Amino acid sequence: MKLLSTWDHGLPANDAALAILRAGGGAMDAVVEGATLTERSNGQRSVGLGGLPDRDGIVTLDAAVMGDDARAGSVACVRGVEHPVRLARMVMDRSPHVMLVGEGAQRFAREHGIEVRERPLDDEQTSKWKAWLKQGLYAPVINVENHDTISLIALDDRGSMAVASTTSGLAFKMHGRVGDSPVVGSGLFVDREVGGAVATGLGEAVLRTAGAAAIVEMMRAGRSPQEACEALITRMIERVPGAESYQVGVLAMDYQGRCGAFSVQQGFTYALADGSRNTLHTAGAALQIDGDIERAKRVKGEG
Ligand code: SD4
Repeated sequence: MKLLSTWDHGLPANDAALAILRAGGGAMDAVVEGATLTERSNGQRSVGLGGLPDRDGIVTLDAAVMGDDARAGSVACVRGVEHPVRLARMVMDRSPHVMLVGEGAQRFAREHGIEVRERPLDDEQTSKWKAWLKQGLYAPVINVENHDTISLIALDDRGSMAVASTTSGLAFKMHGRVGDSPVVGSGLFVDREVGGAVATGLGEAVLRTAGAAAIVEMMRAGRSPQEACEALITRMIERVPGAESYQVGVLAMDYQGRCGAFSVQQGFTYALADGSRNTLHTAGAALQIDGDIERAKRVKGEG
């Protein structure tokens, strides 16, 4: 068994997922459980209903799951649902569709016994939003201060792989904005002949490069998970301008349990667990210091 999860909160998420795997559960059950734990945790400001709101002061959530049987479920721009990752799984299991958004996703939740109840913003959400409103500038800051979406990859002992992602998206986004996390092929992807990949960070950059699917396809073409992660980030820096001021981190795994991790900026942490250990690591980064595109050029082979 093997698990990879984004950021520091990947450690407790991995533990929750490991408990499922040790009890004989499958990879899909494991990633959903890990993501659910993070959604429930207090103090997460970009996952779950405690996440930072959009610029209208409304918390909207995105989540998705995918298994290596090519089944997937996703919800986007959903309000008042405590565990959007469970709702995403329900879309996969109980609807003929892959993706439901907004009101339709809420209605589907109610119809399947999931409570939909919007919470007033708490003091911290309110004060951060009010502080932001003073300037109203949209300038995504990098790293863990405001990027802590949880994305997970699990490989179970039966050899099945699953991926999941859940987020409140970018703080102070435009109302209705959806990032990469619920988009199959961008924020997450898995293919039973190759392996899986997930992303975190500025969703627009991941969407514009079809991040997770691109990594999986590079692995299919013979790159290792690490090489594929580095190649995707390199391509992103090349294609999506402004890399010195955005952060994206990616993780990948193949069926031999080989793992990859890489990011645009320094500071992307991830948790890696196998049957015996669950440890935190910092991924290599294309830009070694903020704004240093020299290293990026070297990664691209131009330096
Ligand atoms: C988004 N990718 O909505 C998410 C945000 C994120 O860590 O991953 N933050 O763009």
